[in-house]
Amino acid sequence: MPDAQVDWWPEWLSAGCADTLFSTLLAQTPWQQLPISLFGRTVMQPRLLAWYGDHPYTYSGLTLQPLPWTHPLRQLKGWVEAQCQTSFNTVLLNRYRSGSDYMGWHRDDEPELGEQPTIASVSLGASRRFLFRHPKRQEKREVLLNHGSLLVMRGTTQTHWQHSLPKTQKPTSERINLTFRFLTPSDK
Ligand SMILES: O=C(O)CCC(=O)C(=O)O
Ligand SMILES: [Mn+2]
Repeated sequence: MPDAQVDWWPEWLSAGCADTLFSTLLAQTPWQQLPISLFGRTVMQPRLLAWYGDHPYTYSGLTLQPLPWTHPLRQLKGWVEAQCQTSFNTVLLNRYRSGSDYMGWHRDDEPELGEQPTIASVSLGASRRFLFRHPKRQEKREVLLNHGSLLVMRGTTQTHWQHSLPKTQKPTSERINLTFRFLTPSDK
């Protein structure tokens, strides 16, 4: 991909480890559905989420207080850090209950992430299409994020490319995605 640094490991976790993590996180996470304001209207987000780590997270005018690290999440963070040679202090969990849950086009560009953030994304459960688009070059890329895969975006990826997880009409079971991030709290 031009103007980007993206790495992908389709079989990053062993099948057994991915299965255990998926069922543990599905059952033990205090999932929340949060409102988001879109074009002046408040609607519920089309997915569930949970936020863990060392700092609150502000987006779309909402501040999420972090949950304390659990054993499985801390262990996974260690493996992701070893793979990426980067440290992370937070993880955002998204749960897509079916093919109707999705995430629209965006960049991971919250100010607390700083310039050129490294974002490490672990996928569990149903495979879903993950799309990239480069508005200036009018280019697109696509990757099927499967159970146990790791996708890492670094460097100028967020500056030049947007990404999304589109809806699908195909019957689709649950998926959990975890994005590990390093946040520097703003001193507001
Ligand atoms: O679910 C995914 O794979 C993408 C999640 C994402 O882009 C985000 O949390 O910012
Ligand atoms: Mn994102």
